[in-house]
Amino acid sequence: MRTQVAIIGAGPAGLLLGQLLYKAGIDNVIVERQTGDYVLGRIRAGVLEQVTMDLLKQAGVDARAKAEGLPHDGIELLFQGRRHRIDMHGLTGGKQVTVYGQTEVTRDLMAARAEAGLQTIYSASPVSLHDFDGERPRVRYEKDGATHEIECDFIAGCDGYHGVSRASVPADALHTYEKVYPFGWLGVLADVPPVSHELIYANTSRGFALCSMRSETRSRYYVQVPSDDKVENWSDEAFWNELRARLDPEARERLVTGTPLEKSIAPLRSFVAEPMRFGRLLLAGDAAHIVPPTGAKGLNLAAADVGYLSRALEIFYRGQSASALDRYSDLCLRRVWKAERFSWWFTSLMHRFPDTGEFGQKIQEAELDYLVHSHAASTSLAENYVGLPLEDF
Ligand code: FAS
Ligand code: PHB
Repeated sequence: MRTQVAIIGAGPAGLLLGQLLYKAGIDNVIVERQTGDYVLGRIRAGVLEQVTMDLLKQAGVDARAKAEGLPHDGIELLFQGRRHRIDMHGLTGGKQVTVYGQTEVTRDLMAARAEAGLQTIYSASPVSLHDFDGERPRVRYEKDGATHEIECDFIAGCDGYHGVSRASVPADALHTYEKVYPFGWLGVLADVPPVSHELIYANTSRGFALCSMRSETRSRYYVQVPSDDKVENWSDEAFWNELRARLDPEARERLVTGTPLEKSIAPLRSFVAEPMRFGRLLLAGDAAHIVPPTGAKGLNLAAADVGYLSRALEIFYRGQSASALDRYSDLCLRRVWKAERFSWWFTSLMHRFPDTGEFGQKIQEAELDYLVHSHAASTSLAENYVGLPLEDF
């Protein structure tokens, strides 16, 4: 088989890239290790930046996100038992975020890809990458007991943190940066109405909690747990009691509990691999970087990466130049590191660490008190949360 761009991974990065390339007339094939249902079954992100919404529109798949997504103008910070609203819309000259689950983004992208008759090879494993340091890279995969090979011009490594793409790069060609946090997020998805119409980020002496949602009838809640905790240790009742203990009286009163549709623990880490390009292999999304979900940046960074990558490939194939491809990694990493900083800062501010102690808790509360009463500090939070703009090549 031959294609122009072989994409590894059918998560949001791979699927969005495939759709953007299709719209630009660039042939592509996606090779995915899991089944489509397995990919859809992963419950992850929930907040889309305007940059991501604009890319979904460019890909022709923003209709449902616009119709069913919830535009949000602010978030609330809960500390010392009181909630304080950050007016993101007012502080950023009218910007907002859209609450729309990653599962739905993936579903919309899968449907558009199928409608366009584009090839996605699911249940392909193992997948291997070859000759991407030359002009004729190849992807090889096993499926139904047979070995298949794809000849291509470029390989897009969109296969996430545990994927094969970054692992295929010679170790001495890669520099990685990592910070592992001593806690995780125990998350619950349930068909119960949200406690508030906006997200509530809570800093409490018991630990962090987040009240989010997927719609007006489906809520997404998280509580910070130790990194070695196990989801089996948490009955539904234990989760709801712990969440309740981390809320303010009004939210506690409004909390509606129910049987979770999903319950899982996500580890938290910050990770960046540099550079994001190796000859004809280009990394995008979680394959190249991971952020703690506190700042709701993971999915949005993946979208921005493939926005840059599809533009660079379009410039290349129009015979204009390879300069945009040469700039791809630097352009992505400038935005990635700003999101890494914001996500690390917000995580450090909102969570209890083993060494936080009483003094550390008072310092966090003082920073939060300054944050919610300082126009400059609130503006900084707001402009990072709604998402920084993309740069031109
Ligand atoms: P993904 O990991 O989503 O997709 C990679 C795809 O590649 C997968 O389908 C995988 O099966 C496939 N793959 C892997 N290895 C392969 C191989 N060898 N061959 C072929 N295919 C292969 N972000 C937020 O903004 N907010 C959140 O609340 C949030 N929660 C998260 C919870 C968890 C448990 C995790 C892991 C991440 C969370 N994230 C969150 C981040 C998440 O949303 C990612 O940023 C987003 O999925 C990135 O998309 P991709 O880069 O496409 O990677
Ligand atoms: C979610 O709804 O899953 C979500 C929202 C905001 C975050 C992280 C996760 O910062």
